[in-house]
Amino acid sequence: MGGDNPQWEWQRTKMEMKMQDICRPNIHSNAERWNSFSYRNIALLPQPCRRGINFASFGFPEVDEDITFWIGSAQAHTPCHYDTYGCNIVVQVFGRKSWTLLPPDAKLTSVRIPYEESSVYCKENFYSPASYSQFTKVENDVYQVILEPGMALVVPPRWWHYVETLEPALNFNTWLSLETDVDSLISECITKLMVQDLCDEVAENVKNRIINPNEELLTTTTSIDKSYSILNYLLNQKRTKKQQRTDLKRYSCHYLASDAFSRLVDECGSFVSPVKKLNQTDFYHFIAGNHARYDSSLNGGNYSGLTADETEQAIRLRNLVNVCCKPDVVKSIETTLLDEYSE
Ligand SMILES: O=C(O)CCC(=O)C(=O)O
Ligand SMILES: [Fe+2]
Repeated sequence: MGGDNPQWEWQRTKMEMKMQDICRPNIHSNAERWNSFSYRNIALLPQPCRRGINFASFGFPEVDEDITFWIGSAQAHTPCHYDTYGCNIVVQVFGRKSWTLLPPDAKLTSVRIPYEESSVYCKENFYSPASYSQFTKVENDVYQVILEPGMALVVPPRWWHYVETLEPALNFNTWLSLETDVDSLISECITKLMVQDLCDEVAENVKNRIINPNEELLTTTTSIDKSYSILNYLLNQKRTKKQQRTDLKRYSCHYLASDAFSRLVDECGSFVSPVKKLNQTDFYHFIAGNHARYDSSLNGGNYSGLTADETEQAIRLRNLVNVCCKPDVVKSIETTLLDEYSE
């Protein structure tokens, strides 16, 4: 069950449990709960479990460490967002997971709160929507696929995705580095500096509602100075059109032309297929089904436990960060810095 806002990460409870219990969330209680142990690097897995995990069969033999795993019980989900870096390859190993995808220009409302470097969330709640009205602007832009064991999904850069586990499931993924990530580094750096400055001297319990739990904000003057030097370095490189010196292999980012894609599907149709677009009626039924989880008594959870003053401060801060850190606002700050502030 959920209220009208997406279930953000700070609302989760951290607990220690055996791997076998992660997938049986209600075994010790009747409470409705889902568990997830996700978005973690495979280095956390015991060595024998890591054997054979790499992306060589996809043509990327160099990818054998930068791999993330996701384990969850039914209903474990990640609110709709896009990743600011890379092109994602997802491999489903166990159980099924539903992926709902929308193109980068879909009319969703981007928010930077909760703040997490590399993820831009949207305000619309796919898990327990209060109503369908928030989705009318995107109802013709929705793609959906259910990943089953043995399937892989390529998520194109900056596509929005809402992902929900349908039954106990395990998958791995990697984000291939792209040449365009260098631009994202600049905008993510500007965003981080603004969030840091706006959150400076804000009490910890208010900050917890703004910053994602796994995100470390720089707080000391020296670390903030360091971020400014990184930003200046990146801006200067862009001004002088210098290539970033890096050991990292970056791939160019091109969509296949539609005839090349058709040829690929013709030739490899038994194992390659495009993700299907949902028709409006099916999308409506998907949202209506998820609406059954909506519980208005859970509304307002974003500020529960805060005093009236703290709530007001958190709302003000959230609105300010969301406005200042809109991707197009950040882009325009970057352009201004490049044009008017070169040394
Ligand atoms: O599996 C999930 O819950 C989210 C996955 C995701 O966001 C990603 O792979 O980029
Ligand atoms: Fe993602």
